[in-house]
Amino acid sequence: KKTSRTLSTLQNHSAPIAARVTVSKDESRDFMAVFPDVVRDLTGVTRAYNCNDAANWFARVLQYNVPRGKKNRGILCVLTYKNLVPADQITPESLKLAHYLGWCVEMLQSFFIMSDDVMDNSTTRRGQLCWHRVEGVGLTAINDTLMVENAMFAVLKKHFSHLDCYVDLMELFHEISFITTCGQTLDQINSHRKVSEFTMDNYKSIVYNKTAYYTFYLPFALAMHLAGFKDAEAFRQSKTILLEMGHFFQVQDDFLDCFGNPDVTGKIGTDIQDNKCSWLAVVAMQRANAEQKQIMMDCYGQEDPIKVNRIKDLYKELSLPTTYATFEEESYNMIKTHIQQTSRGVPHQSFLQILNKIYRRDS
Ligand code: DMA
Ligand code: MG
Ligand code: MG
Ligand code: MG
Repeated sequence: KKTSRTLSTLQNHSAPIAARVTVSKDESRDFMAVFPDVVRDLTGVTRAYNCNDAANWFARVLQYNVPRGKKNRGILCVLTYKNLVPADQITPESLKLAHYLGWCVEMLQSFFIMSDDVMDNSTTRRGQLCWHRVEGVGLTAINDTLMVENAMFAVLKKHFSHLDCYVDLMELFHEISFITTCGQTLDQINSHRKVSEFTMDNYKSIVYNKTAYYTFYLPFALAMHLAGFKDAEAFRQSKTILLEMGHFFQVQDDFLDCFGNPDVTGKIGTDIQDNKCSWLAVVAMQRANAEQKQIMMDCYGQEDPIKVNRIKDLYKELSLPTTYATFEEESYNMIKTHIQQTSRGVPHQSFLQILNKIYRRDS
């Protein structure tokens, strides 16, 4: 049985943590090495239901949709676990569990992006066609998202049901999934509003819910549960910082949707066509004069490539790339200060590691 860790034990470990932090190709390779086990477990479950043909289909769904991204969220879960538990208490078995948990996070990410790509009418993801656009898939993608979601709980049950933290892990997956769906709903609702009605407050509630919870809080909190943390205050303090990072991360995503290189991001942007309440659209409306607002109203939210380019040009006329660079720099400094000021007892080093990983990202 794991001992319950507290804020003070965490603090005592804050110095050696810095030395133990490693982010490397090895991490990614070690993480990938567990994926075939996940697929084997899951096709095994499907076969146990006497659904052999479904097992073959599902293996294809998993291979296409789960392991081909950057895997930052899954690896974050593993790294956080390694940061939270003293090195001499990590066993090959406990590390394997952290990897399985990381794959559960990647599965959650997969079923959300599969449905997100349908709703956003996207074409590419991770450098390949979106799953629903693959020949012979189409609307079957809806059932596939449900398969991946429920398979995630099967992985959790198989490997974690004997642990004290099982219910906490399961509840966290349920809760964060629900929050994310609420965020996706806010995203959809706002995309049906007039661009003149976009507000920064609405933007923030969209991105906290659709992105921040599952991208940063979920992997971190899962690792805390696995590491035996029970102190609600440690979760609360971590959440505040991780949600700020999630907000920062989605502003970057919105910028890259318009100004990123699809060869690097792996996806072609759709926010302008989809009338999304994106960071760029909100700031553009704040900055625009009457004439520029009219251009936004006339051209935003339409498929016509000429109108899309008119919006991109307007963003440049309004110097949004410079505003973005300043925002990125200032947010980075603000979050860093926040980590140093308010995270007495929560692991500075883990947060700084995440922050440095996303700062100035181009994919
Ligand atoms: C992402 O919003 C949110 C979820 C839950 C996938 P988005 O549509 O901006 O993401 P992406 O740019 O990856 O399509
Ligand atoms: Mg979306
Ligand atoms: Mg999308
Ligand atoms: Mg996006």
